[in-house]
Amino acid sequence: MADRDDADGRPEVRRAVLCGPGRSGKTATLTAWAGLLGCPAPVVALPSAVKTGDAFEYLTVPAGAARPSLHLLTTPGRLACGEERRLLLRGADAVVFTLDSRVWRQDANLILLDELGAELADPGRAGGRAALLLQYNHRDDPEALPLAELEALFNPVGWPSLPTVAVTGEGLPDLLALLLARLR
Ligand SMILES: Nc1nc2c(ncn2[C@@H]2O[C@H](COP(=O)(O)OP(=O)(O)OP(=O)(O)O)[C@@H](O)[C@H]2O)c(=O)[nH]1
Ligand SMILES: [Mg+2]
Repeated sequence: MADRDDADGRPEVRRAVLCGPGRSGKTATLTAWAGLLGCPAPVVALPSAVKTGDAFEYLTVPAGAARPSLHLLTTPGRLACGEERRLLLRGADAVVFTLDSRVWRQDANLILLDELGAELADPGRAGGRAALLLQYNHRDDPEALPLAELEALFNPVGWPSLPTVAVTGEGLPDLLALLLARLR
């Protein structure tokens, strides 16, 4: 993680990036977090290098009493947007992998988590220093796999993980607290 303060003694910015397959709930999560943090809605942007036209969102959160200022970003989840994800992961202090619990999205979860793993495993690449958190989203769906099954499939390492329902906000305050604890 970067040094705590810059040359003027101001807190450094921490950067957290939400990754995960398309429609897994990254934008819904960031939008809910903006509300919890008392910020305006996230800003929608197109990466400058975009070839696909897929958008992502970012949120700048001013420093609070107990934390530095934050840049929170989503990434486009479509498979073809690997280059955009790689660029957006650059300098990440933490990555939240927003996993889709629905049974028919497990291939997409695997492909995107594999791609992220390659980034995080290589210290010379964009996300080399980032802490990883797992978000099991879409827990309200009748086709959601049991949590224990998802943990066995995706989390043998034991990364911090939490179940969420991003449209209702369930689990999102706890997930934000977990993230902020890793961005101090
Ligand atoms: N029922 C339910 N719907 C959800 C949940 N999370 C997100 N959604 C809905 O699923 C759709 C996709 O959510 P987004 O937050 O846009 O997904 P995303 O991961 O940002 O998708 P991309 O930007 O395409 O990669 C939206 O209609 C959301 O309202 C959830 O936990 N439960
Ligand atoms: Mg999105």
